[in-house]
Amino acid sequence: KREPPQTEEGWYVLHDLRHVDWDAWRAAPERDRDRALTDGIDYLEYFEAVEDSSEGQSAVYTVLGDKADLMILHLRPTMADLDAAERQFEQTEFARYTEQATSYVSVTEASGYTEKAREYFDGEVDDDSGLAQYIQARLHPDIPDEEFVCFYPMSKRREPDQNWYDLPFAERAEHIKRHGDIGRQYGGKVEQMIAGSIGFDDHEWGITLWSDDMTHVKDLLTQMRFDPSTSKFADFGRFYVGRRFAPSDLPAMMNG
Ligand code: 76R
Repeated sequence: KREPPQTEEGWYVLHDLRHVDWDAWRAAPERDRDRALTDGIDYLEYFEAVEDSSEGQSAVYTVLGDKADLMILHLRPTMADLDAAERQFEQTEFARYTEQATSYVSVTEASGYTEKAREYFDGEVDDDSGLAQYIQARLHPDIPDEEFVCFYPMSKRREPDQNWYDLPFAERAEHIKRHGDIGRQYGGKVEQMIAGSIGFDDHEWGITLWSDDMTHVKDLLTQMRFDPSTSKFADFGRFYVGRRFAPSDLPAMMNG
Protein backbone atom coordinates (compact mmCIF):
# COMPACT_ATOMS: atom_id res chain seq x y z
CA LYS A 1 0.00 0.00 0.00
CA ARG A 2 1.16 3.53 -0.76
CA GLU A 3 -0.10 5.20 2.40
CA PRO A 4 1.43 8.46 3.61
CA PRO A 5 2.76 8.22 7.15
CA GLN A 6 0.70 9.72 9.95
CA THR A 7 2.33 12.92 11.12
CA GLU A 8 1.98 15.34 13.97
CA GLU A 9 3.11 18.93 13.70
CA GLY A 10 4.47 21.19 16.42
CA TRP A 11 5.99 24.63 16.12
CA TYR A 12 6.21 26.63 12.91
CA VAL A 13 9.76 27.45 11.94
CA LEU A 14 11.32 30.39 10.11
CA HIS A 15 14.95 30.42 9.06
CA ASP A 16 15.48 34.09 8.23
CA LEU A 17 18.83 34.54 6.49
CA ARG A 18 20.14 38.07 6.10
CA HIS A 19 22.87 39.85 4.25
CA VAL A 20 24.37 42.88 5.93
CA ASP A 21 24.76 45.91 3.67
CA TRP A 22 28.31 46.59 4.79
CA ASP A 23 28.72 49.69 2.59
CA ALA A 24 25.64 51.31 4.12
CA TRP A 25 26.74 50.22 7.60
CA ARG A 26 30.20 51.78 7.28
CA ALA A 27 28.79 54.94 5.71
CA ALA A 28 26.20 55.47 8.46
CA PRO A 29 26.86 58.08 11.18
CA GLU A 30 27.88 56.55 14.48
CA ARG A 31 24.71 57.57 16.30
CA ASP A 32 22.58 55.87 13.61
CA ARG A 33 24.66 52.73 14.00
CA ASP A 34 24.34 52.87 17.78
CA ARG A 35 20.58 53.26 17.50
CA ALA A 36 20.42 50.36 15.05
CA LEU A 37 22.45 48.16 17.39
CA THR A 38 20.29 49.02 20.41
CA ASP A 39 17.18 48.29 18.40
CA GLY A 40 18.63 45.06 17.01
CA ILE A 41 19.69 43.86 20.47
CA ASP A 42 16.27 44.73 21.93
CA TYR A 43 14.55 42.77 19.20
CA LEU A 44 16.76 39.71 19.53
CA GLU A 45 16.67 39.70 23.33
CA TYR A 46 12.92 40.10 23.35
CA PHE A 47 12.41 37.19 20.97
CA GLU A 48 15.00 34.97 22.64
CA ALA A 49 13.45 35.64 26.05
CA VAL A 50 10.30 33.85 24.92
CA GLU A 51 11.36 30.46 26.14
CA ASP A 52 8.18 29.00 27.47
CA SER A 53 7.21 25.84 25.64
CA SER A 54 3.84 27.39 24.88
CA GLU A 55 5.41 30.42 23.20
CA GLY A 56 8.36 29.18 21.17
CA GLN A 57 12.08 29.78 20.86
CA SER A 58 14.45 32.03 18.90
CA ALA A 59 18.18 32.24 18.30
CA VAL A 60 20.61 34.23 16.15
CA TYR A 61 23.73 33.03 14.33
CA THR A 62 26.44 34.52 12.16
CA VAL A 63 26.62 32.70 8.83
CA LEU A 64 29.96 31.76 7.30
CA GLY A 65 30.68 32.40 3.64
CA ASP A 66 28.93 34.45 1.01
CA LYS A 67 25.40 33.04 1.21
CA ALA A 68 24.34 35.21 4.14
CA ASP A 69 25.75 37.07 7.14
CA LEU A 70 23.14 36.34 9.79
CA MET A 71 20.49 33.74 10.44
CA ILE A 72 17.62 34.43 12.79
CA LEU A 73 15.80 31.25 13.73
CA HIS A 74 12.26 31.49 15.07
CA LEU A 75 10.03 28.68 16.36
CA ARG A 76 6.47 29.73 17.16
CA PRO A 77 3.13 28.06 17.90
CA THR A 78 1.31 29.59 14.93
CA MET A 79 2.22 30.79 11.47
CA ALA A 80 0.74 34.16 12.44
CA ASP A 81 3.30 34.43 15.28
CA LEU A 82 6.05 33.65 12.78
CA ASP A 83 4.74 36.24 10.36
CA ALA A 84 4.65 38.83 13.16
CA ALA A 85 8.22 37.98 14.23
CA GLU A 86 9.52 38.52 10.72
CA ARG A 87 7.61 41.77 10.24
CA GLN A 88 8.67 43.14 13.60
CA PHE A 89 12.29 42.60 12.63
CA GLU A 90 11.74 44.61 9.46
CA GLN A 91 10.49 47.48 11.66
CA THR A 92 13.79 47.71 13.56
CA GLU A 93 16.42 50.32 12.75
CA PHE A 94 18.88 47.48 12.49
CA ALA A 95 16.97 45.80 9.64
CA ARG A 96 17.64 48.87 7.47
CA TYR A 97 21.18 47.59 7.11
CA THR A 98 20.14 44.07 6.18
CA GLU A 99 18.46 42.38 3.28
CA GLN A 100 16.88 38.96 3.26
CA ALA A 101 19.34 36.66 1.50
CA THR A 102 16.93 33.74 1.62
CA SER A 103 14.49 32.15 4.04
CA TYR A 104 12.79 28.87 4.81
CA VAL A 105 9.36 28.17 6.27
CA SER A 106 8.51 24.79 7.81
CA VAL A 107 6.83 23.11 10.78
CA THR A 108 8.36 20.58 13.17
CA GLU A 109 7.14 17.11 12.36
CA ALA A 110 7.03 13.65 13.89
CA SER A 111 6.00 10.78 11.65
CA GLY A 112 4.53 7.38 12.34
CA TYR A 113 7.10 5.15 10.67
CA THR A 114 8.10 3.24 13.78
CA GLU A 115 5.74 0.96 15.67
CA LYS A 116 6.27 3.01 18.82
CA ALA A 117 5.40 6.22 17.04
CA ARG A 118 2.23 4.59 15.69
CA GLU A 119 1.20 3.60 19.21
CA TYR A 120 1.62 7.24 20.14
CA PHE A 121 -0.41 8.40 17.15
CA ASP A 122 -3.12 5.89 17.97
CA GLY A 123 -3.43 7.30 21.48
CA GLU A 124 -2.15 4.15 23.19
CA VAL A 125 0.61 5.98 25.04
CA ASP A 126 0.39 7.97 28.30
CA ASP A 127 1.14 11.67 28.02
CA ASP A 128 3.80 11.45 30.72
CA SER A 129 5.57 8.40 29.25
CA GLY A 130 9.12 8.72 27.97
CA LEU A 131 7.94 8.17 24.41
CA ALA A 132 5.32 10.93 24.56
CA GLN A 133 7.91 13.27 26.05
CA TYR A 134 10.44 12.38 23.35
CA ILE A 135 7.93 13.14 20.60
CA GLN A 136 6.81 16.36 22.29
CA ALA A 137 10.47 17.43 22.57
CA ARG A 138 10.90 16.87 18.84
CA LEU A 139 7.81 18.96 18.13
CA HIS A 140 8.64 21.71 20.64
CA PRO A 141 12.42 21.61 20.80
CA ASP A 142 14.67 23.67 23.02
CA ILE A 143 17.14 25.33 20.71
CA PRO A 144 20.34 23.76 22.04
CA ASP A 145 23.28 25.84 23.29
CA GLU A 146 25.69 24.23 20.83
CA GLU A 147 28.00 26.72 19.14
CA PHE A 148 27.40 25.71 15.52
CA VAL A 149 24.34 25.22 13.38
CA CYS A 150 23.95 23.59 9.98
CA PHE A 151 20.78 24.19 8.01
CA TYR A 152 19.67 22.83 4.65
CA PRO A 153 16.46 21.94 2.87
CA MET A 154 15.93 18.56 1.24
CA SER A 155 13.37 16.49 -0.61
CA LYS A 156 12.85 12.83 -1.30
CA ARG A 157 13.35 11.84 -4.92
CA ARG A 158 10.55 11.05 -7.34
CA GLU A 159 12.50 9.69 -10.31
CA PRO A 160 10.97 6.81 -12.31
CA ASP A 161 13.37 4.26 -10.74
CA GLN A 162 13.94 6.06 -7.46
CA ASN A 163 10.61 7.30 -6.25
CA TRP A 164 10.22 7.51 -2.46
CA TYR A 165 6.51 8.21 -2.83
CA ASP A 166 5.98 5.03 -4.83
CA LEU A 167 7.54 2.76 -2.18
CA PRO A 168 5.19 0.67 -0.05
CA PHE A 169 4.87 1.92 3.52
CA ALA A 170 6.78 -1.06 4.95
CA GLU A 171 9.76 -0.40 2.70
CA ARG A 172 9.87 3.28 3.67
CA ALA A 173 9.60 2.29 7.33
CA GLU A 174 12.58 -0.06 6.89
CA HIS A 175 14.63 2.76 5.35
CA ILE A 176 13.65 5.13 8.17
CA LYS A 177 14.63 2.55 10.77
CA ARG A 178 18.16 2.27 9.35
CA HIS A 179 18.27 6.04 9.00
CA GLY A 180 17.32 6.45 12.66
CA ASP A 181 19.90 3.85 13.71
CA ILE A 182 22.63 5.96 12.12
CA GLY A 183 21.27 9.13 13.66
CA ARG A 184 21.19 7.67 17.16
CA GLN A 185 24.92 6.87 16.97
CA TYR A 186 25.44 10.63 17.14
CA GLY A 187 23.45 11.09 20.33
CA GLY A 188 25.15 13.72 22.48
CA LYS A 189 27.22 14.89 19.51
CA VAL A 190 24.65 16.23 17.06
CA GLU A 191 21.15 17.52 17.81
CA GLN A 192 18.64 17.67 15.00
CA MET A 193 15.33 19.29 14.15
CA ILE A 194 13.30 17.83 11.28
CA ALA A 195 10.63 20.20 10.01
CA GLY A 196 8.25 19.44 7.17
CA SER A 197 7.69 22.04 4.46
CA ILE A 198 5.39 20.43 1.91
CA GLY A 199 3.13 23.27 0.80
CA PHE A 200 5.27 25.86 2.62
CA ASP A 201 8.54 26.08 0.76
CA ASP A 202 10.62 24.80 -2.15
CA HIS A 203 11.77 21.52 -0.63
CA GLU A 204 9.94 18.96 1.50
CA TRP A 205 11.89 19.28 4.76
CA GLY A 206 14.18 21.72 6.49
CA ILE A 207 16.99 20.02 8.41
CA THR A 208 18.63 21.91 11.25
CA LEU A 209 21.59 20.32 13.01
CA TRP A 210 23.53 21.67 15.99
CA SER A 211 26.93 20.65 17.29
CA ASP A 212 29.94 22.00 19.16
CA ASP A 213 32.15 20.27 16.60
CA MET A 214 31.19 20.55 12.94
CA THR A 215 33.21 17.44 12.06
CA HIS A 216 30.53 15.43 13.90
CA VAL A 217 27.98 16.88 11.49
CA LYS A 218 30.21 16.03 8.55
CA ASP A 219 30.68 12.47 9.83
CA LEU A 220 26.95 11.97 10.41
CA LEU A 221 25.98 13.30 7.00
CA THR A 222 28.71 11.25 5.31
CA GLN A 223 27.41 8.10 6.96
CA MET A 224 23.88 8.96 5.89
CA ARG A 225 25.01 9.59 2.30
CA PHE A 226 26.02 5.92 2.13
CA ASP A 227 22.68 4.77 3.51
CA PRO A 228 19.95 4.09 0.91
CA SER A 229 17.40 6.48 2.46
CA THR A 230 19.82 9.24 1.50
CA SER A 231 21.92 7.74 -1.32
CA LYS A 232 18.90 6.59 -3.30
CA PHE A 233 16.23 9.06 -2.29
CA ALA A 234 17.56 12.40 -1.04
CA ASP A 235 17.91 15.63 -2.99
CA PHE A 236 19.49 18.58 -1.22
CA GLY A 237 19.24 22.35 -1.40
CA ARG A 238 21.99 24.69 -0.25
CA PHE A 239 23.82 24.26 3.03
CA TYR A 240 24.27 27.07 5.56
CA VAL A 241 26.69 26.94 8.48
CA GLY A 242 26.44 29.39 11.35
CA ARG A 243 27.77 30.23 14.77
CA ARG A 244 25.58 31.18 17.70
CA PHE A 245 26.03 34.52 19.37
CA ALA A 246 24.29 36.29 22.21
CA PRO A 247 22.18 39.29 21.18
CA SER A 248 24.37 41.48 23.42
CA ASP A 249 27.31 40.58 21.14
CA LEU A 250 25.66 42.15 18.10
CA PRO A 251 27.95 45.23 18.29
CA ALA A 252 31.01 42.97 18.20
CA MET A 253 29.56 41.08 15.23
CA MET A 254 28.91 44.31 13.36
CA ASN A 255 31.90 46.44 14.31
CA GLY A 256 34.53 43.70 14.59
O1 76R B 1 13.35 6.55 15.61
C1 76R B 1 13.62 6.17 14.45
O2 76R B 1 14.06 5.05 14.15
C2 76R B 1 13.45 7.13 13.35
C3 76R B 1 13.09 8.52 13.81
C4 76R B 1 13.38 9.42 12.64
C5 76R B 1 12.51 9.79 11.62
C6 76R B 1 11.07 9.37 11.41
C7 76R B 1 14.63 10.08 12.40
C8 76R B 1 15.76 9.97 13.20
N1 76R B 1 14.52 10.83 11.26
C9 76R B 1 13.24 10.68 10.77
C10 76R B 1 12.69 11.25 9.62
MN1 76R B 1 15.96 11.94 10.41
N2 76R B 1 17.39 13.14 9.60
C11 76R B 1 17.36 13.66 8.33
C12 76R B 1 18.65 14.22 8.06
O3 76R B 1 21.39 14.75 5.21
C13 76R B 1 20.72 13.71 5.16
O4 76R B 1 21.12 12.70 4.53
C14 76R B 1 19.40 13.62 5.84
C15 76R B 1 19.08 14.81 6.74
C16 76R B 1 19.42 14.06 9.19
C17 76R B 1 20.85 14.49 9.40
C18 76R B 1 18.62 13.36 10.16
C19 76R B 1 19.07 12.99 11.41
N3 76R B 1 14.72 12.39 8.84
C20 76R B 1 13.40 12.04 8.75
C21 76R B 1 12.86 12.60 7.55
C22 76R B 1 11.41 12.45 7.07
C23 76R B 1 11.27 11.22 6.25
C24 76R B 1 9.87 11.02 5.77
O5 76R B 1 8.92 11.32 6.50
O6 76R B 1 9.71 10.55 4.62
C25 76R B 1 13.88 13.29 6.92
C26 76R B 1 13.82 14.05 5.63
C27 76R B 1 15.04 13.14 7.75
C28 76R B 1 16.28 13.64 7.45
N4 76R B 1 17.18 11.52 12.00
C29 76R B 1 16.90 10.72 13.08
C30 76R B 1 18.41 12.14 12.25
C31 76R B 1 18.89 11.70 13.52
C32 76R B 1 20.19 12.21 14.15
C33 76R B 1 17.97 10.80 14.03
C34 76R B 1 18.02 10.05 15.36
C35 76R B 1 17.36 11.02 16.30
C36 76R B 1 16.93 10.51 17.60
O7 76R B 1 16.93 9.32 17.87
O8 76R B 1 16.53 11.41 18.38
